Amino acid sequence: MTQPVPQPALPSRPARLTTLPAWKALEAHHQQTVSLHLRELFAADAERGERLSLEAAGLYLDYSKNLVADETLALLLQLARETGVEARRDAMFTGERINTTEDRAVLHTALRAPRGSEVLLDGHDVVPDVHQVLDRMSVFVEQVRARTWLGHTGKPIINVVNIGIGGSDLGPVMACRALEFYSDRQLTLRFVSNVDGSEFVEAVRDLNPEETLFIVSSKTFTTQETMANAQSARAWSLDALKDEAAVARHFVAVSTNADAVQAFGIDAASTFGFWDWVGGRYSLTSAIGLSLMLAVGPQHYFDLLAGFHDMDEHFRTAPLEQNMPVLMALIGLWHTDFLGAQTLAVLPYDHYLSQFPAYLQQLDMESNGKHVTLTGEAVDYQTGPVIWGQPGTNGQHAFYQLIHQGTRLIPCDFIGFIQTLNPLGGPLGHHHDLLMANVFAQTEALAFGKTLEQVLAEGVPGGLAPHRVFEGNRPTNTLLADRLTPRVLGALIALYEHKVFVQGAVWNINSFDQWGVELGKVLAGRIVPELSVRAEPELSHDSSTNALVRRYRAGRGS
Ligand code: G6Q
Repeated sequence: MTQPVPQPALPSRPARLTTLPAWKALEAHHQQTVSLHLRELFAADAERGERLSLEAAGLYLDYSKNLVADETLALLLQLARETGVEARRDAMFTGERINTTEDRAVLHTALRAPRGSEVLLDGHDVVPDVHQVLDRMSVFVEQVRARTWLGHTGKPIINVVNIGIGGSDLGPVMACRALEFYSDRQLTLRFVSNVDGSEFVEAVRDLNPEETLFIVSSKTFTTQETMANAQSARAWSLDALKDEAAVARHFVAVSTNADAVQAFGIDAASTFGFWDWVGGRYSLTSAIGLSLMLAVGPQHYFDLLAGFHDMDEHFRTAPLEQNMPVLMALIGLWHTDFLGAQTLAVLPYDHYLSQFPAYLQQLDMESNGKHVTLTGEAVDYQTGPVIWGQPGTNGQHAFYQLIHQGTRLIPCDFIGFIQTLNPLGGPLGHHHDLLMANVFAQTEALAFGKTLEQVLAEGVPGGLAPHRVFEGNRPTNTLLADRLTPRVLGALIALYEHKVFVQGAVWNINSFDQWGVELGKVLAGRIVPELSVRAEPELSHDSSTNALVRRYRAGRGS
């Protein structure tokens, strides 16, 4: 593992965030606007719904139903300027080592740079390297999809199991589900991430080892869960195929650690590499996307990359006032740091985006779940929110109650599409109209609510009336796109990547390390040998952990 070498790449902030003029002005502005209601904001400006909207990279963002006045937005943009967001953005795109605690550049945007463009890292153009791997992936993928990649016994591969966890799993899982409509339905694709053996057993239960290929996806190729699953996959394959040579036809690897891959028995020709400047949770567009490319084919995969690039270019070049990731980030920061919101609900109204909230949980919470600044001082403001959510309309019949009438402020992002991929009509109407009517109705109800007067005017008895009141004033963004295509998905993911980046830049934290994840990896490694019934009885943890380990050991021993 690389030892951290702190080397601040950018000049440190001249002042703490909370002492900056824009921050102070936002605090004062908050005091003045604390009782402002979205009803008033909309009543005062008939154009608000269209004025506070923006189009970029195939996405339409309506941010008018947020608790922001024009002055709020102006001050937030001033905050972005005072915190040097533009300089930090440019530093990322030009390969500066902005991940200071790991001394690494952060160049996932180079993964989707078009062939022929140039992205320099220490004077070396990385774009040809990126496209060389993409070309090798395409050749391999075409063989599998044409059924000419044969297993050890000569049968074509028709099952693919991706073994990986965290950043080496969540992106492909989410995107394979999101683009299922475009996928090869004859190819069975499974994902194994958890070290819980049940996941592996269930994933391969109905698969024939002769027709099954494993992709071992691990940047480091040392992650405990992935290595355990890869070893079990190897045993499962060889148990049936009875020949070590079978590994070459049934295993490929995606990793930056070529030596460890080779030690596992996968040769260089079946290894797809990437680079230390690609963070795990930003690695979907590296070779970590191999399972996705297998599912949807190279052309759809390249369309996805083009969508990422559309949003990268928008983020890199649009003025802050018209920059979608910047506006979403600043409004989110207003909710988190000034209005006291603790969470953000992400609510896609599309069955195919069912894994999108889970993917964003890692992207956002691992990136901005930080408590110290780049120079190591404790922050005196809130950083990344809790991200959660699930597809509509299911949530409406479950947790939306709390969003509408609970005591917490829960900003929401609604995501919907104008065209459905699966038109289905029926006596109650077109399914897609029913779905999208719910998006519009929910954001309207959350913003405007229903007053006591309105409830009483409806004839609701006085005693019941308070229960039927909706305060409204619940902030939402609505993202609309024409249709869920690979290109639109790419733009959508990149939108959130850059939103997270901007928030991290304002908060002056490192959005690109994950020492909390590293801690888990170390701690579990220490306890594993202690769980053996033959282990030394002496334990040196706290009394709770000692008792739990002893109880587990005793139970296993009996
Ligand atoms: C992501 C994190 C983490 C990582 C996994 C898997 O940003 O670093 O989720 O992706 O721990 O790591 P490997 O790819 O090295 O197995």
